Amino acid sequence: MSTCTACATPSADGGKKRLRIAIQKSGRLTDETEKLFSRSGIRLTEDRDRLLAHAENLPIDILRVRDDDIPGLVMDHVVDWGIVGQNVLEETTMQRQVDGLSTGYNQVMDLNFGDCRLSVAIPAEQEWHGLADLEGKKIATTYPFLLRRALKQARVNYKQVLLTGSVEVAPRAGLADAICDLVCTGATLQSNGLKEVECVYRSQAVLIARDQELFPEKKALADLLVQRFKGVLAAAESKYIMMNAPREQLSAIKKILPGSENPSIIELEGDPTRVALHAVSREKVFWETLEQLKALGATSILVVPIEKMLD
Ligand code: PRT
Ligand code: ZN
Repeated sequence: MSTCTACATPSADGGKKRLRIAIQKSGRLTDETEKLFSRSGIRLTEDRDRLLAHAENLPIDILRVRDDDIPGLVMDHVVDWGIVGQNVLEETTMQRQVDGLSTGYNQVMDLNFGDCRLSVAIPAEQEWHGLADLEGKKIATTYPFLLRRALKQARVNYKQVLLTGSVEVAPRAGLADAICDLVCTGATLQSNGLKEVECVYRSQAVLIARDQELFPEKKALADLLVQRFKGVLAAAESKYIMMNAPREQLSAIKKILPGSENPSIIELEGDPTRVALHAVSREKVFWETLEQLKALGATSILVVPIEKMLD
């Protein structure tokens, strides 16, 4: 019996069968990660405070940690998989290169949540002409490597102020002239009298794997989960559309339906001029599309979410 290096819990299979996944313990990625797991049929034990949780129905162990630790846990082969923001992944990779640590990993898939951008922001009242305006200025950030890469490309010399939190208050506190921080809605910048002027990096949550062949049983489980995750993501974007429509407008209607293949056409008893049409749309369905369908004579138009999808 071997012992888990991360939590000192003995692992009965010596790491051969149970897939170990590191996720953020508590933060902006946690809810969406757990939602992805539950939609993929992974039932986790409830207790969020435990470092190590076991899935109830599959040989999976979940390590709940700070997001900053996740890339290192994958790169050091402590876990098989990690779910983390690309911003943290890139920043950590550059830091580890400098520190002479291993940086290998495989990016398995984008997860379509945790979207944000790393942007430069300056006091709202100041003019902005481009990154050259930052020459010789003090910039506060939590992401020194991503900032340095962007400003090196722009050939701008600046003074870095490293802060691990509350970056947005730095200009008002006289600590910096500008900041480089994560932005989602922009509300935080606005409420601190700042304006976003240049995006230097775009990020979303990703699934990464350690760069080592998995034992066959674990690989089979990993492949199954990737298929399920893909099914969950595809279902999240897809909708099932139903309507009654004039038979003579079918070709016009098919052209409007976004990303749908071969709709089912069903006879309507007692009305040879109209049919029921059912289709899966793999794109967002906007109100404008429904209004166009209605203009073509469609009635009883229903758009319903799809929970699971397997192609
Ligand atoms: O404790 P731990 O170290 O695990 O968490 P953390 O505090 O370092 O990270 P957390 O939970 O804040 O964010 C985790 C990841 O979520 C980030 O690394 C990003 O990949 C992603 N993400 C998505 C965001 C945001 N959106 C986001 N808006 N991370 C942080 N923010 C912050 C930003 O720093 C700023 O303070 O939200 C504020 C801005 O938000 P808006 O909506 O006002 O623009
Ligand atoms: Zn963090």
